[in-house]
Amino acid sequence: MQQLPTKSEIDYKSETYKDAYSRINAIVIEGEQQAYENYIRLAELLPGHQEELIKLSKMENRHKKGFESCGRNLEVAPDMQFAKEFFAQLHDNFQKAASEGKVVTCLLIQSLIIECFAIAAYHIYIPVADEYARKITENVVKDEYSHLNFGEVWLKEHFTESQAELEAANRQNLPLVWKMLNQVEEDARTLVMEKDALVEDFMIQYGEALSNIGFTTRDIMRMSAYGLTA
Ligand code: Y39
Ligand code: FE
Ligand code: FE
Ligand code: FE
Repeated sequence: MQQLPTKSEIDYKSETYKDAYSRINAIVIEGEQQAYENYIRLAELLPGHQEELIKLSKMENRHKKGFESCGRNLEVAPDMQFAKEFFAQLHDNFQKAASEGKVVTCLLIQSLIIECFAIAAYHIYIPVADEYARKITENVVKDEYSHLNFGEVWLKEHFTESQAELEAANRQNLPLVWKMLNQVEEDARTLVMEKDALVEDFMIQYGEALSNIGFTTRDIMRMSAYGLTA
């Protein structure tokens, strides 16, 4: 097993680091942009929660600006084309569900899967980030918990009638997360973020969320197994 560099050994200005950062930073910027749009869409689908959802969308827009400034600080140009392709399938699935009025699927994709992905990535990034990005990411991760909480509370309140749709949406979308992680495994490693740690943190957040919504341990085991080999 290869020894990872410790934080004091990371050269944030090296071409190798900056090249990997151009893709990871772009993914985060594009993710925040899509999260901004997704919460606006959810506000249309859930008019009773419009004010709160618009508030969440504005937070996502601030996150995007924060991460853009992290790229500028390291003099890295984010590869937005790569990031758009990275999110394409998850994005299409959200758009399609929204057009069919499937709010449960939309919430699973944005408020559970994408938020847990963000929380895991930011957790693993914070200890190895440059000082500028660390401060920004620490503030962002606090917000992401409130976004995850919105999805958990709504889905818990509507659990009985949502359960079947949640299982189908999980089956369709969880494998995409593993595919996405595999695509950036190398770049994440250059940033000293290990794939195993990302997977572990994601599964903890996601399993906890499913439990809070009302799924049994047995359900969670079954649902978590989808696409692990993707
Ligand atoms: O709700 C949010 O703010 C989520 C959109 C942001 C997604 C960030 C996705 C991070 C994936 C990074 C993968 C690094 C290995
Ligand atoms: Fe965000
Ligand atoms: Fe979020
Ligand atoms: Fe409601």
